[in-house]
Amino acid sequence: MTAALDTGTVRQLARACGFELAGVAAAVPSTDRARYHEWVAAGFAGEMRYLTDRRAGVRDDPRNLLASAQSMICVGKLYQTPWPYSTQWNDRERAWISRYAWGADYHDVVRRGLEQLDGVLRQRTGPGYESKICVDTAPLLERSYARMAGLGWIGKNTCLINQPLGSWFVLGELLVSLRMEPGYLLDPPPPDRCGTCTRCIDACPTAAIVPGGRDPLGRDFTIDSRLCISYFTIELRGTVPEAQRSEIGSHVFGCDICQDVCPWNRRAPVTAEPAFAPREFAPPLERLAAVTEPEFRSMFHGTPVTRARYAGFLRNVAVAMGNAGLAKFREPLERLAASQDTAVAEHAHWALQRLICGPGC
Ligand code: B12
Ligand code: SF4
Ligand code: SF4
Repeated sequence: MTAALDTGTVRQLARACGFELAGVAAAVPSTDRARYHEWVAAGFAGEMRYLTDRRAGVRDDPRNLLASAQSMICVGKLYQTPWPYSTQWNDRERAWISRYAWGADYHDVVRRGLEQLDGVLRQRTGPGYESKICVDTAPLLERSYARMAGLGWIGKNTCLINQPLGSWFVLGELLVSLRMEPGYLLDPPPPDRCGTCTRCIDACPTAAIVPGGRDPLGRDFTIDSRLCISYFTIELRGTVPEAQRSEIGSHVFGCDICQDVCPWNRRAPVTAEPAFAPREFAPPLERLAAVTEPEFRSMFHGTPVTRARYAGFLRNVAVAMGNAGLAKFREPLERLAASQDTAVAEHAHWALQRLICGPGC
């Protein structure tokens, strides 16, 4: 037998474990699951096989992850720091790494907080308590459940946005065998507050925010990953399509533009989590182009950047150098063009070509 817990208490406990946002959703299939399968069927997942293989079906029901799950505690952790937005930044000599990847890897930080919360709940509820921690990588429709748990609405940029806190937060979940009153039984999920705004759609350099197709009035949007800079620079292995390379600008890992321009982030609060403080803000491209593989590993150890892998990162640095068009990048690009890795070499050749004949070629 397990003792009952209410959502308000869980929210307080989650706050004590470092989560600014918390709520409870029922651990049942999400009504959004059809959208997910349509998104995959439309090819929007690109080459991210973890979204399209057998794990696509696992997403249909959280009980595929924990058979005894009755509730899902959804948490959000702020990572915003007091540094400029990419849209306020214009230094062609430096690399833009997206905001969430400046400090410690959020997977580790959120997991630690959820382990703490899990421990407290276990103590309070006694035998029979079962749980599972999920942070990003589990086949779970995180934004759908977080919306149902009352954490925010899904904006046209597809990010979950909270009215006072903006969208600079990451999500995590604790699936539990406890029965609790879900957030949306107490309050309905927050209403959509995008209104007629289209700033994110207008600002996206690669037009990756496309109509979702579900809403007859065309208010519904989704991301075509095959056009998204975040996908190119983090997830895609091998070749970045030439047609999009010039739009990538100085991004070497991820992209923040559709959140930078969002009015709900204008007064977004800064995180109290020291682990998210930047190790180095906008490192010089020239230095990044010269890092060896062991240096790359130690420079970005414990941050999300390692996900790009060494070759992918150098490929991204080459593209950013080509977009900068600075003559001083010729020598480092010539070194990258001699790389054993064919993708790094090819992107460096492309970049060298741009130094010679300008961005239009
Ligand atoms: C694959 C993935 C990506 C892909 C695809 C992005 C995408 N929009 O799907 C790429 C690599 C491009 C990506 C980029 C980024 N990602 Co990402 N990503 C994921 C991942 C692993 C799966 C997302 C997914 O299932 N996509 C498929 C689509 C169909 O799902 P969806 O957009 O979430 O939509 C579902 C619901 O939200 C709902 N829905 C969508 N729109 C609407 C509208 C209405 C009106 C309603 C009712 C419902 C609804 O239906 C959909 C089906 O369930 C999640 C973690 C997870 N396990 O969920 C993180 C996640 C979404 N990413 C995250 C982050 C931080 C980012 C980046 C900001 C990183 C960066 N700086 O580069 C960018 C943001 C780009 C963007 N605008 O989305 C966070 C988002 C936090 C937040 N506040 O929203 C997540 C939740 C990771 C985490 N644990 O914190 N990501
Ligand atoms: S992350 Fe960048 S490329 Fe992707 S949708 Fe947002 S603005 Fe467009
Ligand atoms: S920029 Fe505007 S349309 Fe886009 S998510 Fe923010 S409020 Fe919504």
